[in-house]
Amino acid sequence: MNLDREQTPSGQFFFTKLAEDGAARRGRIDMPRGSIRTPAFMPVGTAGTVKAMYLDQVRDLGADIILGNTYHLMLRPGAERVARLGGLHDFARWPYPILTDSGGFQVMSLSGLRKITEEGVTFQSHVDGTKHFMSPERSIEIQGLLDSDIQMQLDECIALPAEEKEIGRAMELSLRWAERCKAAFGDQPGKAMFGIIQGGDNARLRIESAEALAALDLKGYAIGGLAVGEPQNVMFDMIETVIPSMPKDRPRYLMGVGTPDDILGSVQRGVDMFDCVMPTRAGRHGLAFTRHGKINLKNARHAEDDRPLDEESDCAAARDYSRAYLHHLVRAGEPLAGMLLTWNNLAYYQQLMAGIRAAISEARLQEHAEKVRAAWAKGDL
Ligand code: PRF
Repeated sequence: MNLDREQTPSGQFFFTKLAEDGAARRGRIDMPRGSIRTPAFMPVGTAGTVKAMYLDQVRDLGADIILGNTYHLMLRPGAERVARLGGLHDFARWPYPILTDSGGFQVMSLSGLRKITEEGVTFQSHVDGTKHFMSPERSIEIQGLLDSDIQMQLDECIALPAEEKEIGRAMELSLRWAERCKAAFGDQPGKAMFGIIQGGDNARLRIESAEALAALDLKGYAIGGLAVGEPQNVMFDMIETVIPSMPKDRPRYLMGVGTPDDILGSVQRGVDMFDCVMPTRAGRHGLAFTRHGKINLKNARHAEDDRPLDEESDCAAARDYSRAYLHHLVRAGEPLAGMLLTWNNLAYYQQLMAGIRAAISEARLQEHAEKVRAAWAKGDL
């Protein structure tokens, strides 16, 4: 596989724009642990593992960076323990860049009883029910103990629909937490701390959040609080609303997104980085992503189909196993089902990003996006 990696070793975090096509950008982030080709998809490695994958495999598929979660790792095995064991890269055997989410979002979606105050968030562990407190400073401290390369500010993400007042309160709290995270992070030239724009589906609040964060002069900016229950057109509207207020020379990261169609539409609006559990989680639930659309391997119509998922793929999982065999593995609840389908899906996502990057370089993203979408419009194969 030609991975087209142009590594530029650098002691500093540095973002270079290499090509533009409309609002879309192709670029490269250089950092001490490696370079990240953008637009980039970051496989989710919540607990220091991309579920059902060897990290060597993840790397071979073209991932330049993976995501880890402060929330999960602080609860188990504990950030101090990971630090004593040499940091997350050494612990998990992934020597390349790691981005860690700050924990705020996971606290809201996973933990039991939780309480947000100006100081931080108190919550109950989903693992053993114990009580924990996380402030913006503690989130950055944990991300430092993990030795994360790109650290996210602690924020409050609320589900939509929500009242304007509530959206505004969470956005303003997130802004104050951004300042505290920036102070806690300090000056670390080879690493980065990203701010997170909040503001729900309210254009005025979104712009206010983006402008205030831009004034903090951070190394990168995320758009949070989207893909939380709103329709896709609202998400795209909010992206279009904030992009003009986001610094052009910094990477832009849309958190927790999304489907191939979401990614295409967001890249076309100027987003550079993505993460999502979709390819990995769907794989463990019997769903395969292919160039021709989605395939639900649970479906009985695949029981005697001896075609592979995609005979032209250079991923062995897509090319070398029949749909009938994959159907059998899924029905039998075999671990290999999740392994092969996750492998296939991450290969698909990395190929999607490689195709997008090539199309931007050649100024044909629009045409490329239409082709990819047309294949998807066919629905479940
Ligand atoms: N904030 C953080 N992590 C996130 C989100 C957010 O708003 C989202 C929203 N899609 C996913 N992950 N910190």
